[in-house]
Amino acid sequence: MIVALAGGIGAAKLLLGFSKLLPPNQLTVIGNTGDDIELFGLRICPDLDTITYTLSEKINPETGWGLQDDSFECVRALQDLGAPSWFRLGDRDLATHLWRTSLLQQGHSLTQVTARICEAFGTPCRLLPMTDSYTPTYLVTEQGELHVQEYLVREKCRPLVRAPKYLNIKEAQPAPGVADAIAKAEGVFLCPSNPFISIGPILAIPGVRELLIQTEAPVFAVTPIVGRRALKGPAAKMLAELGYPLSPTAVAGLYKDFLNVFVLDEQDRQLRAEIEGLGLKVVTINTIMSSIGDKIDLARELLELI
Ligand code: FO1
Repeated sequence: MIVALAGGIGAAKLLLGFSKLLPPNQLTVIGNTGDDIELFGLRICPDLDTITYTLSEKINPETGWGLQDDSFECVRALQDLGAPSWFRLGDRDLATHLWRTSLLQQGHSLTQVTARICEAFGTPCRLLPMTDSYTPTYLVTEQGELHVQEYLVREKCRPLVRAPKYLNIKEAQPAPGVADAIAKAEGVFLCPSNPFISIGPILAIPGVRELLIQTEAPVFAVTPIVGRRALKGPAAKMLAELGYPLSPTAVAGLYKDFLNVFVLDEQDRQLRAEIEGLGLKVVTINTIMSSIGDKIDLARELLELI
């Protein structure tokens, strides 16, 4: 059983690679739900949906989020109504949020709802939300507190970030199955995701870091920073604004209390000794995934490390 902690578009690429090499019952993904937002009374789970849509090969390949070939009539009608339309919900994507919200209101847990949506899409993995409670991430910025989607989408990552805030995270518990999966895993992989808004919320759930320290499985993290930049999204900008050096070493430092192996991109091989100095093993692999072949090759090389 392989367990992957994941959030965002970069993670979904690696997960697609894993899903081509592992049977669905051997891949458990713990998905970030800190990105979740409630809009128009609907619960929207961007990272869970990106993972679900990517692994069932229904993702919009241009954007990395939403459904391929989707239409946007509803968001256009919202615009005509003068309603907020900065968060572009596709019409078929909307069905996912309508159904999820309806099932949640009927008393089903997010874990149960996620399993039903994955079953409907034929998603070839077990996808667990990190927690069943609603713990949206906010960012304290120079423009006040912004929901992570307001920051990412409406403000296009421009505001200067002073701190992430994981709302209600102290009262959250790992979702059913999360503790067991980590304890019984043969290998645990932190996907190349933003350490503050994609992996951070998962690690902030009380007990999760301890689970990663306790497990017999080797714990790997794939760098989200290559050279001095993030391949996707604001991870590099956030590292700098939160006072960290713009380097993979800074990310390794965030995980070192539970991490065994840090996976560095080949172009950063000169940082190997520095990261080993943190007490971590280091491997250097080509971590940049452009084609499906790259995703499978990276997944294969990572599985061979176990
Ligand atoms: N990202 C955007 O940049 N613009 C959007 O309008 C947008 C809409 C959207 C709708 C549903 C969904 O599941 C994701 C969506 N995203 C959009 C992506 C999302 O903001 C980020 O990909 C994740 O939250 C990053 O982890």
